[in-house]
Amino acid sequence: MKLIHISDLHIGKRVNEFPMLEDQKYILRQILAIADAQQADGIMIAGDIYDKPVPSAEAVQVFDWFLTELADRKKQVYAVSGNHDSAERIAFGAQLMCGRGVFVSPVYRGDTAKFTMTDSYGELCLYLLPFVKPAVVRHALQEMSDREETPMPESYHEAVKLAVARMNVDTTKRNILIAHQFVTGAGRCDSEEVSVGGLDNVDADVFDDFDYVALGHIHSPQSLKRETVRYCGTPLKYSFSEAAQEKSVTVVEFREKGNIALSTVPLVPLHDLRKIRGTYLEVTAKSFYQDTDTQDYVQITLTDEEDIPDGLQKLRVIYPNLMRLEYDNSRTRHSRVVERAEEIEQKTELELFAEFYEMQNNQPMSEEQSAFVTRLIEESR
Ligand SMILES: [Mn+2]
Repeated sequence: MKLIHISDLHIGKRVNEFPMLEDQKYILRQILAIADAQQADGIMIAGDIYDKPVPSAEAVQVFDWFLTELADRKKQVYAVSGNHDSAERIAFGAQLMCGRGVFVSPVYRGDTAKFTMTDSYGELCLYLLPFVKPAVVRHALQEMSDREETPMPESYHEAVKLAVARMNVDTTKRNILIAHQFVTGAGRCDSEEVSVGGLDNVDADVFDDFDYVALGHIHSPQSLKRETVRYCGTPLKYSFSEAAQEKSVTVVEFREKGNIALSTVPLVPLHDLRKIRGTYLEVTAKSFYQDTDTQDYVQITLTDEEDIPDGLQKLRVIYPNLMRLEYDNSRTRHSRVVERAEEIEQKTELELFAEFYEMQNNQPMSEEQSAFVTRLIEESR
């Protein structure tokens, strides 16, 4: 059995206010082509299907199209909701869609949905665990009759451990878990949602009973503890911290129990997302950009000491998809020393303005300017 593992589609996401929908359609079409070329039996989607709990109409249309294309190709779909999704909305129509080979995680109520595929090696069991928080698992267990026996989870680790224990996994069979959680030790990037306090981690040993764990949540592809506990990563770069990454899908071929072959197929985006650095004269020189795709989503860091007036507009003539313009010069390096809020509160308005002036102009205010600002502040009281 051959399954393609994808996650964190974030359909409908905007990156630096640029809508990604066209890029997302393009990459989903590429994933369909990969599924065809690989002759995959199905696809696993490990959460964050949408970017928001209430996705836009356009985002829903794109996912509807993607599911229909997969169903028409007779590719089975196994999908769970992520922390960006509404578990209830993702579960909509789940029972109906089973008939077309589209299996979606129901809302977690103490039991994890299990589906079975069969090939010449026997049964392959797929467990679809939607993103769960400790409170979700506690609530589900309280609703169940056997609650007196069950310890209540306080942490994400305990919550997932309990959810797994309740699956009663038959380890003589081949087992796959699809989940959307943060596994301890995973390397993060800027486009993920970090939970406040950072106590959302689950240790990889809770997954020991599974032959393969198809994870979502972390946006860069990586395996943890063993090769088969894996984040496949996002299909597109969703932040500049991912500029140097190569995005891919993970192809998992399940043979007899204990024999799994993993490979990746790189994804080529409609527009790359990359970083450019240099002086204004350098980055606007034809020789600098003529062999590059100027339609890419770019972040430009200018190293000029003086800010370029209307820099963003001017640079967009060459780089229409310029997402972010930054400066790296003595002024910005100085201002990177961020002061603590209390220290700022203790300063007078005049002191704060004087610092701001110096930061902008690389020189202090003259006595005349200082007197003028003092007068302005007093008049404004
Ligand atoms: Mn995500």
